[in-house]
Amino acid sequence: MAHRALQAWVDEVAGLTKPAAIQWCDGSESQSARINELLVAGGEFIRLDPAKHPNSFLARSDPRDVARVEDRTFICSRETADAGPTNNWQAPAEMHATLRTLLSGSMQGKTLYVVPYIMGPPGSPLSKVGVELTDSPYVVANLRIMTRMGSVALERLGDDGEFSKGIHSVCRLDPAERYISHFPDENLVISVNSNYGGNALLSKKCFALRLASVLARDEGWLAEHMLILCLTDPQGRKTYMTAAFPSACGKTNLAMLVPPQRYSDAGWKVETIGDDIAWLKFGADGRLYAINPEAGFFGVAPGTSYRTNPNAMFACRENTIFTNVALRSDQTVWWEGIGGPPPENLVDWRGEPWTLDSKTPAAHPNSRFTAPARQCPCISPEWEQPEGAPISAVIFGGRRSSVMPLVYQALSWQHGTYLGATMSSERTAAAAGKVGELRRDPMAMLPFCGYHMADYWRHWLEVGRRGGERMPGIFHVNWFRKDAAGAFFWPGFGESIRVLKWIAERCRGEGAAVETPIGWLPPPDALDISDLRIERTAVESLLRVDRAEWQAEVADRESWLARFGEKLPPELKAENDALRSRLQ
Ligand code: OXD
Ligand code: MN
Repeated sequence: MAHRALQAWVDEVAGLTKPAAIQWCDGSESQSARINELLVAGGEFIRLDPAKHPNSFLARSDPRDVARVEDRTFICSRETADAGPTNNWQAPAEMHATLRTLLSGSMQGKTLYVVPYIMGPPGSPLSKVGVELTDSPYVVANLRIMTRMGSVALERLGDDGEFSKGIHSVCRLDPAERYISHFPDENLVISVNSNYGGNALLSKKCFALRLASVLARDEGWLAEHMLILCLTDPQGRKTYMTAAFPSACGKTNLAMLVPPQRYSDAGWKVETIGDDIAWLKFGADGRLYAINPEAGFFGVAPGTSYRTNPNAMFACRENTIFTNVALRSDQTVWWEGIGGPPPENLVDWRGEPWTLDSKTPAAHPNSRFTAPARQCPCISPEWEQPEGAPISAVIFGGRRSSVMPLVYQALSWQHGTYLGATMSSERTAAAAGKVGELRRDPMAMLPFCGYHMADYWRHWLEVGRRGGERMPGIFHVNWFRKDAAGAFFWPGFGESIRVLKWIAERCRGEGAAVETPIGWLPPPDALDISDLRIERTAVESLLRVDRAEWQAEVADRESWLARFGEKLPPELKAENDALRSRLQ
């Protein structure tokens, strides 16, 4: 190994964890096949029907290890003030001592896999290298799908390239000793006692968001929890957009939107560049360009069907790892919402027989598919373009049954930053907490920002000042407004292309808009609702700005922003005050 610092670090970690063997992952088909075989032989993988799901597997996790654990996730920056009020903090020396004890001898009898990987297209100046040291072959198999892994990363690293470090050990999967610890000052993550996706695939949330957000702050770019899509109109004009939504708001469905027949017949197209994370940097022309740092999708299975998201279904047909879904007797997979009634002889995600009388779901609500992005039928041919995609619109959104109109445009980048900082969503039954309760989730980064949230907003404002006129427009959408009877006004799914169309028109300086106290809204006629079975009055309700409701919203935002104390950028307080006075 030519990279001395990498070799020295591998030796140091091996000295502590005491593995029986060390294996460098080269990313080759043959090595991947051997690791999959090993997982099958050890009972960790069940091979699915090779005709219906070629080269695909089912994995079942420990029932106590099925989701990200925000209360066990730590940002160990030097000062507690650098982590801020929305992160758990522990002093780096203390956390290192705890982890050293847990890692001591933790890989005895096991293989330590060295997994070098690139986040982003291999030839892109926007990409970065990470290396994960793990004792979990399940993690290796997933990383091979989610990243560009192996020799390609070592080549990019050369003799002395910089890389982000990740150490992962399954240990005893003890929830009480579970730590997902980030050391931003060392560009290092250490994760112990979990083998679940977001806690163990350190490339994703840990590196590409938490550590990368800190690198982005220091280097003048943005690491965001955003999908990236390309909308093409009948004239062939392309508009690239990114969008951030809290979970359970249809982010994956929007990234893979299927236009309604009339739109596709007319030549409209939506193509996916990324479904979860965007890295945005300034190009030579002063515009922001986005890459998807990942190579695969780690998608939620339940609710995904040929009706709701056919592109995701095609993407996970082969070369896919399913985690915690149910197994049918023909060695294919099943989950709630896949379409049709549950089949006979189903085995649930725990490996137990499941019948209609069972009290728990057959697939875990957070069960996942890990699938290569290149298999997605609507993946953009430009998705690995080294320079990234020039972004014209940034979209924020949430699930709000009232107050928030279907779509509106921010008055400026600063105003848009304020919209992101105060964005919110109502809790669904899928998450802990009271259903319907409002949770503020700034830029959908609440669990993923690696430093003080108020400093992150300050960074957004600085980036905006640097980009000036060339910054993307910022928009806010809400597909979930309800009528008095509790029914959704907006049909959602593919029909949301009508909203994307207005956004693209606005980005080109076309598209009618009226200025309201909250921002620019389309007049009802500016939205194409022809052939939609929706009343004109419903469109008016979708676009209504109710002063009393908004005054209550402003008051709630005021107390949210106050949580950030002295560090709150004065511009954001000024935006809230300005909104209050515009509402009077
Ligand atoms: C994810 C998440 O898994 O945001 O992408 O939780
Ligand atoms: Mn996500």
